[in-house]
Amino acid sequence: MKAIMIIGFTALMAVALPAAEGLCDSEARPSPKSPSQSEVGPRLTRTVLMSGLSDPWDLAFTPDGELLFTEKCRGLSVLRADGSVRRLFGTKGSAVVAGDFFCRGQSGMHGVAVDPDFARNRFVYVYMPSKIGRPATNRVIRLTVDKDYSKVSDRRDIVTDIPFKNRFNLWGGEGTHSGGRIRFGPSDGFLYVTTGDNHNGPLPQDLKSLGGKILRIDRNGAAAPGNKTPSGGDPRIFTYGHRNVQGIAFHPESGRPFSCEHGPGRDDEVTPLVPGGNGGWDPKPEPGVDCASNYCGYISNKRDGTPTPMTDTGKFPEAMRPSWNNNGVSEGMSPCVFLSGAQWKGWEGRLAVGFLRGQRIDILKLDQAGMTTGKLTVPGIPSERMRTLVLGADQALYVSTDDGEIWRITATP
Ligand SMILES: [Ca+2]
Repeated sequence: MKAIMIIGFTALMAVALPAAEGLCDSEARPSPKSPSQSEVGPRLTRTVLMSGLSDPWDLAFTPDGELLFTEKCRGLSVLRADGSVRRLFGTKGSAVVAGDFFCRGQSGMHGVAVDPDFARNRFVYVYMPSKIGRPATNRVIRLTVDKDYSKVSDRRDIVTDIPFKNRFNLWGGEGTHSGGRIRFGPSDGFLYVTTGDNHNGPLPQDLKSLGGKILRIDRNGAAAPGNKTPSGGDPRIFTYGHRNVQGIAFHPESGRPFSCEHGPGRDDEVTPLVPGGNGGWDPKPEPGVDCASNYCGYISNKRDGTPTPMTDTGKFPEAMRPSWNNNGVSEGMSPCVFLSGAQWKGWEGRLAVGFLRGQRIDILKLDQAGMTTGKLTVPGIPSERMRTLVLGADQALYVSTDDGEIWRITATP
């Protein structure tokens, strides 16, 4: 571990909020209020825990304080509390080499999650493409970590049939739109798996396919009870009609899941999820419309030429309404996590969202229904593509960036 930089700065909301707070979809929302004393933010300190990594993707802490992290083209590693690093699972040089693992384009080893009962079963989970089958697919793989974090064993592929984009087309190369965040719900104990549409028009609304979905499963990969998948659909599907979800967060009080999803050049969306809900993304051409490779995600799927909407409430009146969208632009919103702990002061309970192209972290204020009523940008941190946000047991915010770093951002009241 290299604590190579410590920056202390004051992020007083009373100063930062008036300039930063504003609603992107202000038509249907109340006006931003002046910051009250209760909204005063914390003092923040940023520490660089690691640098020089190769496309770090996801982060997860085990109950004994070890930090698991993935690198897109290398695999799963652990940063021990004593500062040592061990490569556990992935390409050559790992304790266990996965010969079927590969990375291509956007895809590689993405999500990592720790079993809620880890202290007893030592299970961890990763999301990665595999060439075991033909064509290749994305998989969720369960591994058992030994007590010394020196190796993994007992690989079990608990989901094997998440679609992977195997062919280049006009819209992008192989491996595009693979989703890949995996998180256990803190209140229900089930594993949520976010997937992508693979630039495949019919996939998000196809209830037989796992692409463009959020799955909810148990630790063996079986459908969790209560998914309310529409009749005839794969029972592992929790919500459908998504584009390429790479952020999911759970409200600290209600446990309700929220997706954070980037749009096709417009309309990043944060969406409070409901079981069986439709996200309203449908990039397949309507009758009489022609789109290259049968995918209209970047153009129009309609005869009237209007852009394919991230939430098509005309076609799907019951679609889940986003809590927030980027009002016509996309800045590559990717990870999100709720902040909890009194040291976050006025930010406690708010949703932190990271942006790739936007290269920043925003803090969204939500009302009881999960609708966004205000936002601000975290001040004083470098502009980087923010890939992952997680909260540690110390309630600090841990960040991975596409620049190869892992940060810890601590708050002090
Ligand atoms: Ca949507």
